[in-house]
Amino acid sequence: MQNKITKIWAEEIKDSRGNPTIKVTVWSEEKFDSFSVPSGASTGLHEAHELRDADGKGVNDAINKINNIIAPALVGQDISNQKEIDRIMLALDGTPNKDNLGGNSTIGVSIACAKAGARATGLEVFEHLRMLSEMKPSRRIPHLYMNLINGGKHAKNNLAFQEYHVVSNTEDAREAVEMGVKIQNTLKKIITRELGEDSLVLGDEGGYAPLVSDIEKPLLYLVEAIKENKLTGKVRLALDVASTSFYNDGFYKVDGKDISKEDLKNKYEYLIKDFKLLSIEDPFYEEDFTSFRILKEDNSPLLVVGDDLTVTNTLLLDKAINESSINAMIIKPNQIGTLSETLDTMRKARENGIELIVSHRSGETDDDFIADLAYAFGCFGLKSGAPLKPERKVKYDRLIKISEG
Ligand code: 2PG
Ligand code: MG
Repeated sequence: MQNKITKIWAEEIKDSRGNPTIKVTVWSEEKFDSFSVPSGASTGLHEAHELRDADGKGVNDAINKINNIIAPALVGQDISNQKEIDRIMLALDGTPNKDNLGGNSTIGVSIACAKAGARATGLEVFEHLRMLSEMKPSRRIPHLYMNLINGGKHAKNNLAFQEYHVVSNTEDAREAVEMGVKIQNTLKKIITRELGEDSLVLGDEGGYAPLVSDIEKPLLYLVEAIKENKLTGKVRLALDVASTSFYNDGFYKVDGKDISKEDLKNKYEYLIKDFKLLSIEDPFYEEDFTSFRILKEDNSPLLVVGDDLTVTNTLLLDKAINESSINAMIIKPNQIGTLSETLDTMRKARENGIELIVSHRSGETDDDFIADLAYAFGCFGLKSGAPLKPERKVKYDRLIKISEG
């Protein structure tokens, strides 16, 4: 028996930065569920278009499009036929980048349908996702990428690199989160001692945003905090440098100096060696596929991660595969705008030996869908910021719940 979509309703809520965003609720008879759409700050050039009102902030246009254009086209459709739901929205939009309806509108509806579809059939969301796609798992529980020090566009300091992660090396999600919390508490002491209380401000993703510009300092603080908790060997360090945000006209601005891509690569290699880095995300400008490849080839087994480079888009993934640029990629459903396209990209990456790290956005909501997405397909990583910030914590809590059965 088919469960049909009976109602779709979008409304405005605020994201973790206090900006307007969309919450979409989908019903199948009396069963319903919602998805609340996140929003990035260091967005990739080729991401799906995020539809905002003329003031650049509001989401009234997007909400009207959902309630008046998308909803009438989808009511009556089979809620479990995700491909058809997404196909209808893509046809209504008619552009490659969701310029008409907005990727924020389409992803809101797309994921709300998947969550409500799970409710309608009595499945957990991760079980429902496994009905929609199959892919080769990497691990039972994803490594947690916990961003404990923030710079770049997520902070008001002068730190060029955007995210300094501790990455748990355990198959126990609860233990992984506890490790992150302990390290963050110790970090508080270290930062207060080294830089004073003014440096205890938090960045957008809940990590500290200390007043430093030396890109190596945060790694030294993290190493000390890890040691103090006797967790050496149980966690690794990783970076999302988000380099497009400090790139201009052939040069990268790091610690007040403009440096070439060769000099930047030398800096990375020094850090990779000294801090045994597990991965570096977006090490070079988002269209420089060649420099990604060279870094990867020269530093095996380092994971070179595409985010702004690939924006969860199969065409850009094809290019990264052809040019051998990456061995891991970030998955953010709102970068591409529908769940079906997200799953296609994930499957293609796995078929080509590329690890998947499912990720939140810097502007988040209390939605926990990404935990199910990462768990459903045994992804390599789940990246959801610092473990104590509520909109980040819900994702880790959901992973603990589903992984402990
Ligand atoms: C990133 C993300 C999430 P934003 O660059 O990976 O950490 O940031 O959502 O601002 O693009
Ligand atoms: Mg990134």
